[in-house]
Amino acid sequence: EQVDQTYIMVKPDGVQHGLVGEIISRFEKKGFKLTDLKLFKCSKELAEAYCDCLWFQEHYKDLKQKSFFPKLIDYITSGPVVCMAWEGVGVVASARKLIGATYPLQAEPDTIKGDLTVQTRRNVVHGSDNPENGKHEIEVKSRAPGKIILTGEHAVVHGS
Ligand code: YYY
Ligand code: MG
Repeated sequence: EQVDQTYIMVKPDGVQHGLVGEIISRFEKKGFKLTDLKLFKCSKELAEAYCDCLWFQEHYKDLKQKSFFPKLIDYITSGPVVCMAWEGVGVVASARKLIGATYPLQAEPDTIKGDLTVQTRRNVVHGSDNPENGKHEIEVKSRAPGKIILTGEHAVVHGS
């Protein structure tokens, strides 16, 4: 059986609403292995400066054509996010099931989106949609620019 990796990210609203522990707990209880974790905040200035190499722009690469893309970038840079790599047999598909449907109003109860949000954009968590993207998103995240400085509630990224 193939061991896969998936990129899970608690988005700014998930962090702001204190849902990090709850979300991590669901993947832990299922039996997956947490292999990497980083609290990350990227300013828009830095986003523009680093443009295409930035982890979240690659992460949302196939969404660049969509009309809601600028709003998505505003939202994703609005506060710290928690970036994680999780490992296990079938972890990508299983994590998508634990997360629930993209549109929270369609997400089943007992899923993360079904239980914790009603908003499409501010939907608390991201999970890779296939094993190839899982590897890719973890790779992009691990070479994110800057060093992370924790200042109380906020993580601030400085320099390259
Ligand atoms: O992978 P998943 O999050 O389930 O959905 P995607 O189709 O990859 O969209 C990524 C992200 O875009 C979604 O989590 C919310 C946002 N979004 C939006 O703001 N408005 C839409 N109509 C559709 C998606
Ligand atoms: Mg997606």
